[in-house]
Amino acid sequence: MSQIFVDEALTRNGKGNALKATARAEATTRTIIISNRVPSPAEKGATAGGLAVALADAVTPGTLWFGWSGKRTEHTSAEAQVTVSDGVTYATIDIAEQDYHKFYNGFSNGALWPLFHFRTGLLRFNRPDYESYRAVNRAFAQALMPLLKPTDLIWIHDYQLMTMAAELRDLGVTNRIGFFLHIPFVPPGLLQVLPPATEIVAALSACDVVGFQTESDRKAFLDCAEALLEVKPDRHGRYYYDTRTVHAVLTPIGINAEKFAQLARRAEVTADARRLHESLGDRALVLGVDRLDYSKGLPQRFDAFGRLLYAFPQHRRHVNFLQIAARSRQEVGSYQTLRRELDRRAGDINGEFSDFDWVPLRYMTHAVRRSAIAGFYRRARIGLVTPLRDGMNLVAKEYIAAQDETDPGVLVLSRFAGAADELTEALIVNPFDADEVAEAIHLGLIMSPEERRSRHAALLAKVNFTTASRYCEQFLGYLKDPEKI
Ligand code: GDG
Repeated sequence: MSQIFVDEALTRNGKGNALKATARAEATTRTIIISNRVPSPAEKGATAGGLAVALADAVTPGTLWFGWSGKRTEHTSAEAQVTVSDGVTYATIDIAEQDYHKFYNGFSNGALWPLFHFRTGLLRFNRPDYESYRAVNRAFAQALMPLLKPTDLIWIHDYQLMTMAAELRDLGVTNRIGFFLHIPFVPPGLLQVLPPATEIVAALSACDVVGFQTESDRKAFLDCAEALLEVKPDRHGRYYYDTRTVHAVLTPIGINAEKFAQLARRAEVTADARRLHESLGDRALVLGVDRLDYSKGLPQRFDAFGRLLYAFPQHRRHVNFLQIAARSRQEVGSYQTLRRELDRRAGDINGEFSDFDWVPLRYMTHAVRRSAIAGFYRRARIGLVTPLRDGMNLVAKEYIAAQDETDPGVLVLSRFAGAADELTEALIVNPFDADEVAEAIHLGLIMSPEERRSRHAALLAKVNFTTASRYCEQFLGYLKDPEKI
């Protein structure tokens, strides 16, 4: 997670406002946000990740943010280390080196991540990894206990912590607990590939509210509950399990669009943006921004760009594709393989189409500052967002927010990103079809300014509506008040 994002959250209100808000918050219910990784207020540096961006709006003064410190030690800590910064309390634990590998690289990113992104071929399951996952979820629950007040609302985030609510219930916690899954959920036929499928769905059913990015994820979860727990969900997505009613809700995530638009406007005049601009000259920019992850469809995207140059030679020398693919999870084998694969394909395309004064594809694997990214989006004629599967994809929303409304670019968006449910005025493509993606890029490059403006206006209205703060309000609203559902 990037401190850049967190700083934005922490400093949003300024110190005076933060103190007033803390006082107000103490009189009301406190929200506890729990995520795998919690950045310390002092942490610096820019790494990529959607969850950190989204949570920046939930972590308001008065909130307690609980999770892993990022430190790997000899033993997993029994007690959390607590620091307070600008009204936000940060409580973190360290994780034992051995657990980290099994819980994080093993079960979370070696089994759950590929399965939930429909990549069963990449799934690696073994029992010690799963046992370690359970143990780390238990350690999180145990370390949270001393900090917990009876009226706290507990909001757990993402696939690394799917069994934590069950551990809290075992420890006697009766607070309302919510869980939000940032990545897709899978139908029963796929979930059952995972040996502890039933245990996972049962553990999630220890929550009062379980939230999803899209209606199809919510439905897939309810289908799994019905198939594996033999419950009967009603038409509102409620079912009774063990001793409680569980509500499956749809609360799609968004961005702080206004703030991002402002960042993009300012970024236009920065040195980074100028350097990019000068390096492009009059050429159109096709831009991709992703974590280096096989769910993002990068090899297929490179192929599609190659198809564009092959099938539409009029764009040769007039277009540049820049792919920012910030390295992530480099200890997991499938991520190392992906990197080698991209190096090869980038070399192939540039080898085939480059000229002595033009290299079509620029590909970099280190993270770029958030402000620079905002400026790059604004300069890009095409925002290329083509994951093979994605919970939401915030890059699609950031790209729309960053555009100049009088001369906006075109979003080419995979139908398999959660964002495609909402952003229907984008050019929607099947990322597995390189020719279709190439045609969409071509259409975007030749699209009239009127059509670009009208598509963009419709998309911007949506991005401005389903913001990060709306997402937080919606989820916490459900968590506070079951009658809302
Ligand atoms: C998960 C789900 C869901 C990217 N490169 C750099 C950089 N980024 C930023 C982007 C964006 C974020 O990282 C990526 O967010 P996404 O939503 O696209 O993807 P995931 O990280 O996979 O997030 C996803 C999300 O959670 C939220 O629920 O939408 O479906 O997979 O904000 O701008 N930021 C910086 N440098 C980079 O090089 N600073």
